[in-house]
Amino acid sequence: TFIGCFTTLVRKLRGEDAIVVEFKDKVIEKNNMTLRFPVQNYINGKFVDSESGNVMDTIDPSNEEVICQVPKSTPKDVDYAVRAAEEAFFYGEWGKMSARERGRMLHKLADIMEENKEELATLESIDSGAVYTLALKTHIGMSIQVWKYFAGWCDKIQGETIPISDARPNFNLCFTRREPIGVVALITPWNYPLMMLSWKMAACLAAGNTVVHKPAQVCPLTALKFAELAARVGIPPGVINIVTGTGSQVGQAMCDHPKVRKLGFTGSTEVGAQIMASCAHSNIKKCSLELGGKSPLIIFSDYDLTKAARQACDAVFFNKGENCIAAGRIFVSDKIYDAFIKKVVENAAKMVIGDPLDRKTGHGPQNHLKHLESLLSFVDSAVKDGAKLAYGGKRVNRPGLFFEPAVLVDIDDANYASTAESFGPIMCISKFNERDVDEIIKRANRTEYGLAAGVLSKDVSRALRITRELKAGTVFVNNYQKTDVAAPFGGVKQSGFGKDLGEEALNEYLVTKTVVLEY
Ligand code: TAP
Repeated sequence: TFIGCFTTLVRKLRGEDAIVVEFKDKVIEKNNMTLRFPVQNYINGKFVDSESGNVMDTIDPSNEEVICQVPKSTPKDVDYAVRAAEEAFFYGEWGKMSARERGRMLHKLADIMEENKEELATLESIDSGAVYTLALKTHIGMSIQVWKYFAGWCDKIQGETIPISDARPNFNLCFTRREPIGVVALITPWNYPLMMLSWKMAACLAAGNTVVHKPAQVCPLTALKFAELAARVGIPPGVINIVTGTGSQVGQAMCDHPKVRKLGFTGSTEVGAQIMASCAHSNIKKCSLELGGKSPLIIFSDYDLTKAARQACDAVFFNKGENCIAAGRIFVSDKIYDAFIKKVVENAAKMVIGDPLDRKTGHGPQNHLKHLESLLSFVDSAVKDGAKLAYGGKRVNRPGLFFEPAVLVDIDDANYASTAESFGPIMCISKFNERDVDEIIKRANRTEYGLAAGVLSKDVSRALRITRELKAGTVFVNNYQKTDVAAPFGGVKQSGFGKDLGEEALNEYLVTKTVVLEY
């Protein structure tokens, strides 16, 4: 691998004028392909270094080696980006473009992502530790779908006519327009880097806004590659700006900036609370917060045991447990408790841990060192509180940030593991008496989070009754984590507010203007 200097890419895209995109690049040979991506911020249609010249390392968690360096940006860089986004919103081509043309641009963006999906998935895999096949299908696959989905919405965003009282003898015509808000800042976490960007940015741009985005400092690479693709399809300058750096510097400056009118955030509840306060104090900017979770999954004895064990493992270990809707607490009927534990332990033991680019691997390295350390300490705290470790829970003795999936059992409601979010592959199992449905509803709701929940039972009436009572943004019945780009997604309680995905996500990025005309 080597860091090249200024590389010029000249592409003739589908017969359109050649678009020249220049950037300082990093080139790597990996996964039987050449990866080439920018290592600079993307501001006002140009790849640029931070004004400070400072950089930070990004690490490959499978071997803890430095992949490359990206800008460690400053509040000044954020200010350049916000000003570019504001110029593009008020005076640029983007605001003048018809909604249909905007949709066409977003479709082109989805198409170029599709053409580059293997490179994007490889990049995601080496930067975040996601298993390549999963990165291809979910991290990148769902990102492409979400761009296609929202591209289709662009020319379907419309207001209403409303029958208000007339001003007799004259008449009134009252109608609403649904307009973009302006400059939107987006801050995302490291678990699904490109997908978290896409969930928010696709709806934001479909609504006609311009955007400044900060990816997580530990996984910035697919956001920068995405910026290159956006430039290559001719998204006008200033519409998409990507600024890499830390939350405390770059993220905070975005929250505080007086010209940012909306902030979309996905991350922890703790940082979400800070962000909400900053949005209020700076300029009452609108915000939406997709925060942490401790989602209960309730398993009844009438459900097929093998299927239940498999689904529970998927619900907890998917993407190494670095999944906001991971089932944080598994409630298992006392009638099947021991048999269920035996099966999940067998399943966990069969998981192939290793190089995420190896097609045989099912479980890659955890995202970064601090996170791996927090998982080890989570297991310790749970055991100190009386939980039993039935399987795993240790760092794997090999280079890289590998952690054995863990199964903790006999977790009572006072245990640390019954309320804290691990955000990792740690299954926390508790027993319940299935003859007392009210009690299990109460226990499942005994958390400050409310992102998702699940019920596995053949008795659909009982499952639906529980579904009504569970305080969660999404409830899965007889499946777990079937998210879809068309279905709204978001939490309640301290899991935040606002929706990603589906038509509802557009509301986060639109304002309604009421027009009253007397005639
Ligand atoms: P956080 O530590 O909250 O970080 C999220 C983002 O916020 C990062 O880009 C971070 O920057 C930035 N940030 C940190 N401090 C900031 C500040 N003062 N002002 C503005 N931005 C700031 O979360 P994480 O560790 O990346 O992600 C894990 C959490 O995200 C978990 O709780 C998980 O449940 C949640 N999550 C929720 C969802 C949904 S949809 N509800 C989806 C995925 C993840 P740095 O890069 O410098 O840290």
